[in-house]
Amino acid sequence: MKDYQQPSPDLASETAPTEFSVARSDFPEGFVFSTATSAYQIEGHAFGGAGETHWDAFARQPGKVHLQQHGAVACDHYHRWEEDLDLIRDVGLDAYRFSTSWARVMPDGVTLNPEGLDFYDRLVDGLLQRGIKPMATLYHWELPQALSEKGGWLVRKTPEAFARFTDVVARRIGDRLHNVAPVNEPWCVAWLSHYHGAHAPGLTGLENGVRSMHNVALAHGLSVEVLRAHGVPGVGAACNMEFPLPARDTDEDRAAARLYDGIYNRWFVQAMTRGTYPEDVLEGFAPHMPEGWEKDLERIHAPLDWFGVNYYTCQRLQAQSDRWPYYSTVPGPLPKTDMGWEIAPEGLEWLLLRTAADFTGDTPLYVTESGMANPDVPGRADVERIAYLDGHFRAGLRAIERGAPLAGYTVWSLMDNYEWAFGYDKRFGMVHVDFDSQRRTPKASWHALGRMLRR
Ligand code: IFM
Repeated sequence: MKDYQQPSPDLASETAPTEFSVARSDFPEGFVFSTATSAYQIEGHAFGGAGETHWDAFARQPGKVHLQQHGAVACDHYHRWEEDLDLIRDVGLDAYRFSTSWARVMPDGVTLNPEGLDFYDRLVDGLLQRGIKPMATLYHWELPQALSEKGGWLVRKTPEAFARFTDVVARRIGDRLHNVAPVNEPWCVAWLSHYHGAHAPGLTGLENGVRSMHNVALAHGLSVEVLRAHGVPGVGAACNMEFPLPARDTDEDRAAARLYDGIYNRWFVQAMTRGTYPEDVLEGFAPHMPEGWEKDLERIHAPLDWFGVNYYTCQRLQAQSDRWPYYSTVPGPLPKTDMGWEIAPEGLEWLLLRTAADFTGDTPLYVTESGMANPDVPGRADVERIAYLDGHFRAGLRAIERGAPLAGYTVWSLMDNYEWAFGYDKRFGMVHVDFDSQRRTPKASWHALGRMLRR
């Protein structure tokens, strides 16, 4: 990792306030504050003619998802979206980052469900009527099960089908979007789901991991072409990144952290911005790359109007030599969220600076996700979340002071929702959801955010 010395994360000085220490006025003029959700996590896929997704199939397999929970009802946002948008307007946020479900718009991945498209049309108009900028993500993980059964992200037909889905969505709502990203967190779509097997479809192994890492990158490229052809404004990307730290002060662990950084952080951004894949990662990936992959890089590499970083935590890497990739992750000493993720805001500052310096240059950066899971109950202030966000807002401000072109910050998430393999057990929301009554109760962090935005 060049030029930036890794600061050692130290939260000893962090306190647990009930107010943010920063104010909107500390950020540059026009800075966009937003919150995010995704379709399958909140809408309720039993409604409106949505098709089965690979998450429905994955959740049915015993042992894959907490209590085999799924997104059939989720937060019932399909019926309660107006109430949810009112919350966003009333707290004073500038924008809302939502996603369009492929399985809602095209239940089998191919055939149009007009009712599904109508839903997003209403949602976008509803945002604009409330003065909220619509920030769309086209794919946030609800692959139609019919496409999964035909090979999903392991086959080239899926990125091609994704381009057709992009076309349908762009024609209908593309004229009213503030900005758009094709794929949320490509690393999760590919590596987490096809190498680690932790997310749908639950595949494992290097060959599956590598093929999906290329096909998901290609999906981004093909989708960007379609968005550009329709003149959709603000075309970008939202990649998840982790702060890679050597577990011990050794050359071997530094190499382990570097390789982890390559697979997790650099693979997609380098392909998108330079049209190459990182050499250190290709060393291990090359034998498994799909035929003709080199030619696809021209299409994956296309100018972007903005680049988004989703950031939650650091990761500590230790060298292990029995198989490639030569690393394993080890637990660290910092305070952790309910996900067991270490809280390391310095990593956000480092990643924003490194992304700009090495890949994106002057292109505006957004934090497209940032937040924490906490076992919140109504009536108890979620001071941990206020402290977490405050530390990360301050990390964003430091990155701006050091030259990063950070233009906006999105908090994950608007409300408690379906946390994938963790079901409804992990609460990321600034608004509490009672999943029996569907009652929404804003938490202390939500109120504090509103006060911060007014200062
Ligand atoms: O809930 C997820 C989201 O879907 C993608 N980014 C990370 C969040 C927290 O795990």
